Amino acid sequence: MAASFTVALKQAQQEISARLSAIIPVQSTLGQPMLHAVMGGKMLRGFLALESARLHGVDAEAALDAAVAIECIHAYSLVHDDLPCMDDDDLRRGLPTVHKKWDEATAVLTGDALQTMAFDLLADAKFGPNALELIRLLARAAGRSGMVQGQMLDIDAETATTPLTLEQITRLQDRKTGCLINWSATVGPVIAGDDSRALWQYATALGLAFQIADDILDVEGDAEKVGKALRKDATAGKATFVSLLGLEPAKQRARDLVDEACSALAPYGAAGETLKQTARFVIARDS
Ligand code: GRG
Repeated sequence: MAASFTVALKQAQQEISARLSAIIPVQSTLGQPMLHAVMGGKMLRGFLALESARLHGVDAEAALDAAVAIECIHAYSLVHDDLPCMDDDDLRRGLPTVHKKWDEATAVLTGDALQTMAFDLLADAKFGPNALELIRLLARAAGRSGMVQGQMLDIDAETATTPLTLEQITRLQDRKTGCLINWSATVGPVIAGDDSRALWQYATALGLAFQIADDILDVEGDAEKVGKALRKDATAGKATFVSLLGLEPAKQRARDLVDEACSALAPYGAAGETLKQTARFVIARDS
């Protein structure tokens, strides 16, 4: 992994974590589970938001709060996804899930609080004239036409009589994980009022590569590093990119998507190098 990327990611994680610690009071009842939920991940979506903002000259404070907002939405989705009524997971990032460390009611409320805090952060004058558009796009990416829809499609697939086709699984994953990645990577042009097409194209390929890599990790990954029992999908006969394509073709598809993502960055020239390294990291990660 290129050293400059590793350094930049680490710095972004520190900045996002410091801002989260500053705005979530640890003494409050919900503060501790909220911080537990939002800290300790790779913060890839936040990093994408910061890079996208940098490429479009967005003010640093606005960039950081956009990064924090998307990490809050992501963390909320994981807390709810881990609940017994959904995936019923005991571990997340190698630590007890919120409903295990506290209880189910706390986990539901922690997710709710993280989600609403994200929108609160974005409803600020520092985002300028395009704040409303940024908020609308996040509501769509996270809600019934985005991530929540993807989660519903996933739940429906569990009771379907036939496994999903490649087209169906691609659509499901585009909603479930792709939409937040697209929002993150287009934050810069949306806030600046610039053309977001190149970054949208980058993020669409990246999101799919991310999910294929996730399916590969389920099969080949080290459960300790993945931070939870390897997901049931890999063993429960549920369709995944690996089960539909085969392991080697899935790896090739992920590599092709990374090339596609990198090509989309052509308009940014050398300034797009960190995002290219991010795309390579997404398929090389071990957790
Ligand atoms: C409950 C509304 C609702 C939505 C849940 C995103 C999601 C929808 C569920 C997550 C389930 C899951 C593990 C999907 C695989 C892809 C994914 C989002 C992995 C976790 O993202 P990373 O690898 O995690 O970026 P870290 O821990 O680094 O933040």
